Amino acid sequence: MRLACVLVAMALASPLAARAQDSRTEYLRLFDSNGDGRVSEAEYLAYMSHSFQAMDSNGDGILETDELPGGRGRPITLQAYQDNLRAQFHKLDRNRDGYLSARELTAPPR
Ligand SMILES: [Ca+2]
Ligand SMILES: [Ca+2]
Repeated sequence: MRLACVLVAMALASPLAARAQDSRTEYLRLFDSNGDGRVSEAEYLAYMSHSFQAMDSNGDGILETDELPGGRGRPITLQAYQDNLRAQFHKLDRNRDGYLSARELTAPPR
């Protein structure tokens, strides 16, 4: 668990590190908690939810406007956030095998 926190901190510190092939694989490793080289929906949600929880400074499961990056935008619940993540996961899963490869994970959104 401690390792996960360190990795999250690293990911937050360098969100654009996912450019070259090597850093793609490294980026995937942040999500890949069972180490099978691909990211399941559960792994994607678990990892991305860390950043929600990191931003949710009062821990009530809702990001209020003042907890959002830049202090702007609408409040969002953890539930809504995870619903968005699920939708995003399926968008990223280009070959629809239910997992994200390093390439799928780091593809630009469209
Ligand atoms: Ca995995
Ligand atoms: Ca896939």
